[in-house]
Amino acid sequence: MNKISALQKARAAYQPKLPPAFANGAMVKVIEGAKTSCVADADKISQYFSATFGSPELTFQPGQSGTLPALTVGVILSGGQAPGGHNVIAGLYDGLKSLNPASKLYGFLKGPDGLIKGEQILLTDEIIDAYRNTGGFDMIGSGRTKLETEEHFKSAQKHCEELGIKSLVIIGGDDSNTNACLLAEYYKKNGIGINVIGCPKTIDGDLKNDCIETSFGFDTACRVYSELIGNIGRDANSAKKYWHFIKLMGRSASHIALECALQTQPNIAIISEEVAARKMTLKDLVENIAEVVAARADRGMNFGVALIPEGLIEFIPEMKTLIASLNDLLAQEAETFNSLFDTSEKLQFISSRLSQDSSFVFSSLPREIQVQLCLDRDPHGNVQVSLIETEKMLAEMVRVRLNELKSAGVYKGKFSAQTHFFGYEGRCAAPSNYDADYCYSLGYTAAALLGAGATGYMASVRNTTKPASEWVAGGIPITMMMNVERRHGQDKPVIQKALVKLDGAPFREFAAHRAEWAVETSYVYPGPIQYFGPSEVCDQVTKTLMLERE
Ligand code: FBP
Repeated sequence: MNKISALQKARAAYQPKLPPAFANGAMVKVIEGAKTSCVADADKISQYFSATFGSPELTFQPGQSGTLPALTVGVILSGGQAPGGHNVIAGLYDGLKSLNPASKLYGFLKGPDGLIKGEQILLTDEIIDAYRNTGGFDMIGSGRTKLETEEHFKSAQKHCEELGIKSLVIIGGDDSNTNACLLAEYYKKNGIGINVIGCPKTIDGDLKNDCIETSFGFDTACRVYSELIGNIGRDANSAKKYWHFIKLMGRSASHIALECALQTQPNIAIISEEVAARKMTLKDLVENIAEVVAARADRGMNFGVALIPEGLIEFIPEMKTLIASLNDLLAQEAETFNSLFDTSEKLQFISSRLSQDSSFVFSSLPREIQVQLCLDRDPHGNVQVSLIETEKMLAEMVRVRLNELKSAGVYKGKFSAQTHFFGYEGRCAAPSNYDADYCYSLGYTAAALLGAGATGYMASVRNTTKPASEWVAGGIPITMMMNVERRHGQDKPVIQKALVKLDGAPFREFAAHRAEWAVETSYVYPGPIQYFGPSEVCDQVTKTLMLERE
């Protein structure tokens, strides 16, 4: 056993709170709601999921105490790390044992790969106890393999049958839960007795809807980033000499940037969804930032904090077009491109092959970014957008623009930028009380769903802005969250990704204050996550959730 910190030791003893439905363990009374449909494209979704479509929503109330026949269950973690994953597994384990102490839980190793290849461990009291309330996914590991082909489903079936597994729990984001639903459908349609339940995970916060209040990990990750942003804000306000450009994780949606802005009140926070809706160009963005820098300089403040969402670049219409052209161009002309030795020649070659508009955008980018756009490709030949250093790109372009304004005599300040990227710092933090409780409850809910014989459901725990004694547990048919989208040239049933809604309460709150936050120094310093102490300090929910549920 590794040496553990004093906090880890104290946290190990923390008993997460559960909704009242689990007064008698995972033995619950199941209340069935009405038949359900889906968010869009019901005709097609009902065909893709003829066996599972239309299932009712399930809500739990405390059941009679007693036992069920022992269950043998497999669990996988899928995708990027998110604080609280271990608590989902601990809640599932405890929930299953409450149904029957002889129940068994296998953890498939390294994500979907473990299920496909048949690599797993039997989880024991000792293993579970060592990971209660800890961050990370290291108990069983995770992976990004997509469980989506019939071949995968069959090999998963083979390994489950070898181990006597009759139920699977897939802990993942929108894609992983889409695939959990496809797996549930395949097994049900073909009379294979394996039930599948999903759990909503991702720090990005983009797996949520009317029935799933939030994905786990978002709360803790945003608190970690907000602590760091607050510290930087205080440093900026102390030294008064730097502008800090901070990129925040969130592959696509800007929920993390928005939540951190609400928690820390920076001078600038870009929300990608707004950039797309307003069809803003890169020049517009740079101009907006430069205006704020100049306005603060006029007031004698040559410092500031700007938040930039990781996915921004793909939401700027002209950058999206440029990236698509680069992907095509580099696939078609790979041989010529690779035969060029010199980077300048490569950039020249690219520029000469792009359309006039794209070539103009490309030439406006700092050279470092041009190189990143051409060289950092994923195994499918696409630009790895998350590796593009947008924080450096914007800082550099703003510097150039401010020099122009200075030459024109419009700007008289000093501009010196520091850049940061916060992402991995928050993904494996010890879960906040909210995430510790929410995740444990999700795991327990998954156990209750399996006990009730459900398949194709996502575990749902609601009313979480209230104390846990008022939380409502149950199951939501995953098909309910689906629509049809075009992916890699094909129509596919997928869970609709939740982007930031510009008419939603969190964005409106931000928009109502940002002009003031831009020119004043109104920073808030949230400080580190507190696990022990007064409830108003330890048990807060995110501003996003609070505003959405008000
Ligand atoms: P999930 O959606 O799988 O939870 O992952 C989210 C995320 O943390 C994004 O915010 C980020 O862009 C990405 O993972 C990074 O992926 P990787 O861990 O492969 O570098």
